[in-house]
Amino acid sequence: MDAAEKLLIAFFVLSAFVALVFFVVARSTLLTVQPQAEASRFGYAIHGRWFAFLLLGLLGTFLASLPFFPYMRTAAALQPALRVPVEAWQFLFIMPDQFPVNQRIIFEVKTPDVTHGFGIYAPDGQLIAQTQAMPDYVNYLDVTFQKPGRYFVRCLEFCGMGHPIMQKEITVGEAGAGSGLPSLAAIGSNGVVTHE
Ligand SMILES: [Cu+2]
Repeated sequence: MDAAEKLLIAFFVLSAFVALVFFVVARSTLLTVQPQAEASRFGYAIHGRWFAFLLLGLLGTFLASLPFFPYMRTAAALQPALRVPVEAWQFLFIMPDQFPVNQRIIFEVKTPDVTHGFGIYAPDGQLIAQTQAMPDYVNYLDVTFQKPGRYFVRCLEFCGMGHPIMQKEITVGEAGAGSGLPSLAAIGSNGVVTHE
């Protein structure tokens, strides 16, 4: 069964259900009319219980779903970060070209001339993160490279004649001695990797 057939069946089931609800409501109007006092007494009797039921139900659902909220993951992601300054110029990026894998990196993106884009493309060509480089402003981009390989940084904002060639190749690999990649131990207490 393809997606269109599944959709059609879902539509028919839902339509049948809606029609049934209409039918039940229409039938209920055929009952003998109750006096107002009796109807209100019955209504007030269920309305307190209905409130308690909803309150407990919502509270229970909230507590049960709490572990699935992303807050815990966000807290776990707040590991120490490398802070890496990036300067976007017409028409190049001044920044280191080697980065460690599985390491939280905060790019501090700025520009001395015009607005540029700062987009990071994974080896498979997917855009994984992006922000703008804006004059008189620093944009922070929090990135953790998940796999090693050749990445590209590209400008995503038309910034002049050289815009189409404005890109930089960066390498993501394992950090550590001899790899040429900065490691947390190697970058000092201020957490800043500066380019040469
Ligand atoms: Cu550009």
